[in-house]
Amino acid sequence: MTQLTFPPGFVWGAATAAYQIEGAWNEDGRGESIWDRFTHTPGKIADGSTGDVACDHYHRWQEDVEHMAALGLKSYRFSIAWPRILPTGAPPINEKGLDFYRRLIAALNERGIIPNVTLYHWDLPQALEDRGGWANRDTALRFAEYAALLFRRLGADVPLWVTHNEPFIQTFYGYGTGEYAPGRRDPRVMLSVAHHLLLSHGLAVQAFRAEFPSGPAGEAPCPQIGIVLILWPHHPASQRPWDLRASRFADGATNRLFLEPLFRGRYPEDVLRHFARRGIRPAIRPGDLQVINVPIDFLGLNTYSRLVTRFDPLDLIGGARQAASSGPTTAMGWEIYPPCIIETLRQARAYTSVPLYITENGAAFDDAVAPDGGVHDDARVAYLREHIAMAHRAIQEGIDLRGYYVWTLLDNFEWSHGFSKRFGLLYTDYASRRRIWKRSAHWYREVISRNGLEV
Ligand code: IFM
Repeated sequence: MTQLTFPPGFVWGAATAAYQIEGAWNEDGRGESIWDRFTHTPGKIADGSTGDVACDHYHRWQEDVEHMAALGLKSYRFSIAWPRILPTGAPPINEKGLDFYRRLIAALNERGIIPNVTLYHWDLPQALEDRGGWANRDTALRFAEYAALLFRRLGADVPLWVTHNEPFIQTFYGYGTGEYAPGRRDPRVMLSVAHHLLLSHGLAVQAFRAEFPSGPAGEAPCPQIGIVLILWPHHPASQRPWDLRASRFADGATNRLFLEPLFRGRYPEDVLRHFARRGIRPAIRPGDLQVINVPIDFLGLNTYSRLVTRFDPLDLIGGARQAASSGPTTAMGWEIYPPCIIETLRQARAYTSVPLYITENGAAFDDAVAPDGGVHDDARVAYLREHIAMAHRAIQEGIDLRGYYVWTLLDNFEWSHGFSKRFGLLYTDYASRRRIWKRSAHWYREVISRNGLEV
């Protein structure tokens, strides 16, 4: 057995998102979001469920904070529901919604748990979708207004702010394939959606700097702001030129489409060309790319697996198809591939020298409560151990990795899969909403308390 020790101050965390856990979808003045509309439409969610109650975190947040403290979390990453703050996407403010997050942030700070707050984890106010959603440039301006308001009202109590979670997923699944809310199947708007999400990020960072001008040179600014991308390492299914090309395109559409404008101030030419041939063009205005390319303080990376791509002449948009995995998979069907951590970090490092965080990593398995009352999720423990070991290797390689967040704190609403996929450290009994610590939660508590693990 070898002991892997992490640098002092390494941030051990767990992550969630508002719609996946909060419930209380129409309480205390919260407006309707695109996920409310989507889940209330029959046939959209595999098990027919909704996030109306979810984990009931809105009412049980104090209990959940106690679980975080018992785990020894150094940080908790969660998102704010835009329609709780601005029910129609624009002022007036719903003070009750703001109070909910103010209380949560205060409770975390009292326990020494760093709040890491995401402004947008896909729950757009439905009123804005009715005016075109992210395909409409105006939504980016509304987002900047919403962000500025939160920086003003909650900003100083939150050390880590994130503008967007995984703009790729919102773009492709929300507006391209329609598998996620708002459920639009309109590939023609996809690149404009991506562009408006990125533009809104840049505008929000500008608003943040106006609220919190940087400290003296050399001093880390506090609070800090960044963005979270999901990055997949891409591997071709073979060395044949068409598979290599398809894999390069898949990397372009998922990873480089976001990394390049954020850190190099331009879109990847090959991806733009590919889409332009199919009549798909982003609506870019002069000056937009400078706004998107604004400096940030850190980059968050979500990584779960890799994608192995094969050329597919029948796929008219991408010309690419994911090859079936040969190795073991999680309950999502995702290959268990621990090097995803280090490959993702290396790709990010090629673009930027800002500190990096793994803001999500974890696995769904078919967990069940055993007759002894425990949840013995040894497969998740093995998954986490192997992936965290890769994070350690990345640090040894010189990558400036500051923290690691497990997805997710507790089993929750897994989007189009409903409640059928369990990713949590805590098991959620959906009948009673009781939380039960899985074996992985006990194991993770040990990792945190030792600031490392044995492999
Ligand atoms: O549940 C999601 C989360 O909302 C965003 N990243 C991936 C997770 C697992 O699918």
